Amino acid sequence: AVGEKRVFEPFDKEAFKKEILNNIKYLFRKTPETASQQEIFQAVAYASKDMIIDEWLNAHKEYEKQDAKTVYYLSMEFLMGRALGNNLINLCCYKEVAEVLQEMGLDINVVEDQEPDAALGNGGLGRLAACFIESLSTLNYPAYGCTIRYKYGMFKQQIVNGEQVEIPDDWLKNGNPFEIKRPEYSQEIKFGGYVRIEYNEKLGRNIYIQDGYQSVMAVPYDLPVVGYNNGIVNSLRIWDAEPLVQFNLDSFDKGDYQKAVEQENLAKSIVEVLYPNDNHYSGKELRLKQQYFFVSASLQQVIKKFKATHDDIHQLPDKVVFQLNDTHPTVTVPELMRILIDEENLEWDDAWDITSRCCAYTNHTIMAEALEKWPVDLFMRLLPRVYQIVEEINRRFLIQVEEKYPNQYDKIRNMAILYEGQVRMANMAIIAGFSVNGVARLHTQILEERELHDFYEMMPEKFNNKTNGITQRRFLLHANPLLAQWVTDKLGTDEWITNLPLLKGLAPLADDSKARKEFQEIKYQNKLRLAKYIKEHNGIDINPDSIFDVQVKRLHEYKRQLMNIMHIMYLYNQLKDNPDMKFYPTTFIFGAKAAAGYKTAKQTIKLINSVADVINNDSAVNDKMKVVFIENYCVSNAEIIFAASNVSEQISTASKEASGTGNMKFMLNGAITLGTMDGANVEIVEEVGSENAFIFGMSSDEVMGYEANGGYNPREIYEQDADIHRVMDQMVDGTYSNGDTETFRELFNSLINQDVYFILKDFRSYAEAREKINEAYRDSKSWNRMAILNTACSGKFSSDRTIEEYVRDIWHLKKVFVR
Ligand code: 26V
Repeated sequence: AVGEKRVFEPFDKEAFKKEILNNIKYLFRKTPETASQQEIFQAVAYASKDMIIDEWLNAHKEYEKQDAKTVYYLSMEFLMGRALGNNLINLCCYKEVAEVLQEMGLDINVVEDQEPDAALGNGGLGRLAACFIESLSTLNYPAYGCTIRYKYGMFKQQIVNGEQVEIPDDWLKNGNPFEIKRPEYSQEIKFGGYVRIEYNEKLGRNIYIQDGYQSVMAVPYDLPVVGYNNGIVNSLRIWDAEPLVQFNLDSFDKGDYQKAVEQENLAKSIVEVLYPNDNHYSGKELRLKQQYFFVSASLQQVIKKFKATHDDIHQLPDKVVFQLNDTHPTVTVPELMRILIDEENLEWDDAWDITSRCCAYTNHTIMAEALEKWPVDLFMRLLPRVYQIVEEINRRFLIQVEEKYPNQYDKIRNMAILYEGQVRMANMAIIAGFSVNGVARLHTQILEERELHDFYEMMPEKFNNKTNGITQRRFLLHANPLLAQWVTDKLGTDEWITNLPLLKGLAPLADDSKARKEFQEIKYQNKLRLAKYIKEHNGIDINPDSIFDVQVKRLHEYKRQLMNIMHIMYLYNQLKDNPDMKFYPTTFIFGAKAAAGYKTAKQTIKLINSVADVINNDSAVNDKMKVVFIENYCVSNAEIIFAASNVSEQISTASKEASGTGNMKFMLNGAITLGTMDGANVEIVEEVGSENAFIFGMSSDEVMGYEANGGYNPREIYEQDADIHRVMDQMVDGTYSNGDTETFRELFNSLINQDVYFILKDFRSYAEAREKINEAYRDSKSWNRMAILNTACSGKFSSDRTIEEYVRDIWHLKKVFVR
């Protein structure tokens, strides 16, 4: 068993049990019989934290001793999910703790279910950060994740009358057993005011002083990020905001009631809530405040830490690298310049050299509406000194452009940081940093050839690809214990836990009938587990023998949940018309949150639920199809969903999905991809073979070809294709809206007038692929063969591989070993 492999101290069950009992007693003055499940969870969590602390201290002692270079992964989002189960897994004592709890009459699954998800993120970008930070620990690399300690994380979703309702996520209401407050590292953050210029004799130049500002104190909390069985624990540093006056009780400020209230409000507002937008920029001042808040706090602390043991700031790039997770933390660039120039008294060229060599940028989307462009007046007002530096960066860059491309105004139009009254954050990140990467091969290629072509032409050496990955510790070992055990048994080793390409060794089993039966039985057990979850949470009975066809991800038009549900409407028509039609029973499962202000997305959720309502209550088709919308899709229920899926819907309009990472989690768990040639799907097909996936739809080149010509005419398809016509009409004839013709009118209009995401255009090809899938599932031998091959070929998609590439090409870290 895994736990016996602990490389350090063997796990002491009796001691652990005693610790849990002590915690129940001293934290809550209770006994196991009288304690609530939540209290039990806390008691177990604190007991596990005690195991972590020594390794946490040790690892950092070793980092200091070796003066190891550290990556700071700066991200507005870390979608961590639950910590307890994963920590126990990585401490290699999950099974032992389960046994201890069982001896106490407790069920580890129930205990784990008491923990709220740490939902400090929206979707793909935030979950990627969480996988990366876990892989960094597992691979022995010194790293910090830096982000905000939002009081409210991603909202919880309820479906009421088919519509999404957002419930605040008060994730800290019972406290957080794993976090440790570090007030000694508090940093002051200044907003607003004006810049005073003074001549400084000693430096022989002007100096710049921000005056008349408001400030807050940034106070860090650390969460442990436990590596797998290696004694390494890194930190996720989450910054909280507190009013400054609390820290200066003896200063003259203490009587300034007005100021105290202002600071209190500023502090509260900054960390109040995660913006629930995914892929949509809105230009809110508070968002820029959040960005500067956590960036400035992180940088100030890094510089202080560096200076405590080094006297030459020029050496900073040898010890520190900042990875910017999308443009959200790009204010890192001018803030680092400000610290180096105003506080460390460096000259511009020196400061620029250091800044450039410390910063690297990852692009996660080409969707135009996600590009961050701050109005100059807002930026200038909030960050007056930082803005001056942005202007100077821009001025110097434009001189270079002018030199290289004289009189080519389009180059300036595309590449300037300041343009038409806006600060373009992506341009700043690209210009300043030494690395720009996309997140899948196709995505990087589109960046180089199209979106960022001028930059690529001017500085090709900065561009590189880092295809995303996921951590198998969470998405196989923890989420799918049955399959994990099977894999270990078949490979005769559990080394796949830290070396995922070893799964390749399973490939021969695809042709072994006994292995296929076992694989199928495991999938079946996982389908029962999901069916139970759906029964408990949605009150719907589903048939575990049906195909589980699943699309779970944020709701966005380009991801085309609408195409999926329209195809289900089409199938329903077919089944009603031909009750004897050949059709393998299928359960269509959705999970998706919509940004609170995204109307089309919310209408799509309503349509899915309305169609589900009609179909699930039609006894004529119920033994053939059901539609389930799983409320509140999040990391913890995702773990159950991936394990239980047969079909992985990855149906974005080609060129729009930068990578996708859900696609990898499905593949790892033996689901077959039904997808377009988009994002990482391309590489998934490359690994598993096109005969083991179902690919349909236009290529990215075709899509971009149409786009260059102003789109296509969807009305033609509507007029010519009777099936599509019928489905479209059913959206506005009341079939799914109790006779109301307006509920889905906007969806109808957007399709017939422009269909920006080519839903009608790809519909037939999607329908064919789905028909093939339905047919293929009948042949359980070939289906399970494909399923095993998907798991076997998923080795590339470990975030361990991705992190090793970042280390090799960008970060240049050294592994640190303890003991
Ligand atoms: C963008 C914005 C824009 C400004 C307002 C708030 C906000 C919040 C989040 C985002 C992130 C959008 C980008 C994103 O999540 N991209 C996804 O990144 C995944 C990891 O690389 C990738 O797998 C997905 O394909 C990509 O959509």
